[in-house]
Amino acid sequence: RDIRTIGELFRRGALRTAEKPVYSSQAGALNKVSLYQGDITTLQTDAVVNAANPSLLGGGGVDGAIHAAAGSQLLAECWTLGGCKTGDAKITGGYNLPARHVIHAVGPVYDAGNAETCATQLESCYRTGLRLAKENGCETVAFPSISTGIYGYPLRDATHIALNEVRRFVDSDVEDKIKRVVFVVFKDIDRSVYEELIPFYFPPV
Ligand code: AR6
Repeated sequence: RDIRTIGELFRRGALRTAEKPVYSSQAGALNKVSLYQGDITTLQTDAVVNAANPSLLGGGGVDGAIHAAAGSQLLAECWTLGGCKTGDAKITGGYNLPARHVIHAVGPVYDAGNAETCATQLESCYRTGLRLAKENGCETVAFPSISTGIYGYPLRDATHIALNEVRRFVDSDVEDKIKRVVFVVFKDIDRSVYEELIPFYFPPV
């Protein structure tokens, strides 16, 4: 399998930084986000985040890809977790993945009549995912665009939430435990929305 380390991706230029160094004002918070287009299961970050469902027992989309690549031991561990509430996240091993851990975050099924609740739940996925990463000593974390596939969350709204929550977390991480957050996009349209919005949340110096 094509296993890529963060360093290797940087050298190849495949892992794009957020328009060069990121903040000037925040000590220790420089240049911490990247955008990568491709399959999250190939990334050798300390943790990859899964867009799971409340059963945590697998599904389609990125969830299916992660379970297929990690192997049946991942499913066996997931069986022990007793599911997960929407907006929450749980951590497991990465098994056959190059990543050490999988953080299973359960995003909301988008409901336009309940947009506020959906937004709060999606924010919570990113925040909880990052908190679990930090608590488990993960310095590099890759996030897919949670809820924007099968769960139908409008892409731009979801991207604003993802970027805003990561920015807030990085700002609050005064011990500088999280070294890099990789936003992983699959489709060209997702990539173009992230490319457009990243500079607003992580302005180039
Ligand atoms: N690597 C990175 N991103 C991917 C990959 C991949 N291998 N495959 C898909 N994406 P989705 P959701 C992108 O549908 O909307 C599952 O059945 C995809 O293009 O995977 O949160 C679960 O079990 C999209 O941008 O997750 C749940 O039941 C993003 O990942 C439900 O789907 C999320 O799309 C969760 O739906």
